[in-house]
Amino acid sequence: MTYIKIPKGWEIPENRVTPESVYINRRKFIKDLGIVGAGAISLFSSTACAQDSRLLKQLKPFQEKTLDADKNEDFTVTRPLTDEIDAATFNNFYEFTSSKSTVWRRVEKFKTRPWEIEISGLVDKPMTIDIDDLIKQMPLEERIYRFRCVETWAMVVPWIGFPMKALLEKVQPKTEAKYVRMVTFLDRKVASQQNNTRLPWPYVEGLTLAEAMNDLTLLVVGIYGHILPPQHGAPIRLIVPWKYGFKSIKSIVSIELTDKKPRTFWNVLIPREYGFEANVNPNVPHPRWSQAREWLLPSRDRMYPTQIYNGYGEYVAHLY
Ligand SMILES: Nc1nc2c(c(=O)[nH]1)N[C@H]1C(S)=C(S)[C@@H](COP(=O)(O)O)O[C@H]1N2
Ligand SMILES: [Mo]
Repeated sequence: MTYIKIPKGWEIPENRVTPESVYINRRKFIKDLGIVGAGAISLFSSTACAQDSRLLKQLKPFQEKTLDADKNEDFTVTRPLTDEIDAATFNNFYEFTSSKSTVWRRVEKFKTRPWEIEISGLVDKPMTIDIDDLIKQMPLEERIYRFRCVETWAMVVPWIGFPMKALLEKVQPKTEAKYVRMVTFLDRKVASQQNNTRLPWPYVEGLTLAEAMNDLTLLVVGIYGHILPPQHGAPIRLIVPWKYGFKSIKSIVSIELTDKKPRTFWNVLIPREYGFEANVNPNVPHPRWSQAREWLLPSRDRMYPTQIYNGYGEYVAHLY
């Protein structure tokens, strides 16, 4: 998504290689901050980290709100899990900035509670509900999914959420409902890029009803064992792991059942490059780059072949 000029500094230095599957690797984080040196040992205590790092300080209130969720063992992967810090410092959230490595700094004033979400349109039982009330009602589970951005970066993270199907069953779609349209918040005071009127705000995404009802389709409220921090699209976002990342809309305020195919943010902006379906496919290049390979955060050295449907064909191939 290079429609918006991306500053050169966004690329991650090659020395940021993830050693292992741990949620937080404080030691590496300190190294990344460039504060390793004579006094480094003392900095490894968590108190010093909190003082010295804006990121850990920012993440802390979210990490403290742990979520109880059973791990769904059907969804594990062989690739190494991405470090929480790497996932939290490399984001796409165009409402705030087009510079991936600075999203986390720009979301500090973004208040993700209290928050209401409306489910409406062609349903028998429309509802508007506070996010924490919704979380209490839904069957939370943890799933480790591969995630693939259309720009070729990829990650492996443990999401916590519930199948979108469980929510749709509550509101009972009418038979005429064919699509699900989802909308992100609109607040120009908080999200500075929403003042850019060349972009079709608010961010909108959509799925067919069959895609929305698929077992893989998750409404996500947590990550790495705790509630979502703002850069990942708190307090509730979609995850559709067989589609390119832009389909996985963040910070949802509205879910509407409709009989019309929704006009989506990227498709309105650049229809030739970003379709409605957007399934991960190594054989269909983006008009400006190949989709044959992908690299795992945080290093461009870690290249993997792209898999059709991002490896989730057994769940979704029958839909197409
Ligand atoms: N509202 C909104 N949702 C969004 C985006 C965005 O800019 N705004 N970016 C999308 C893209 S392009 C990607 S790759 C993922 C990134 O999710 P992450 O930052 O949690 O990794 O969010 C998607 N959802
Ligand atoms: Mo993306």
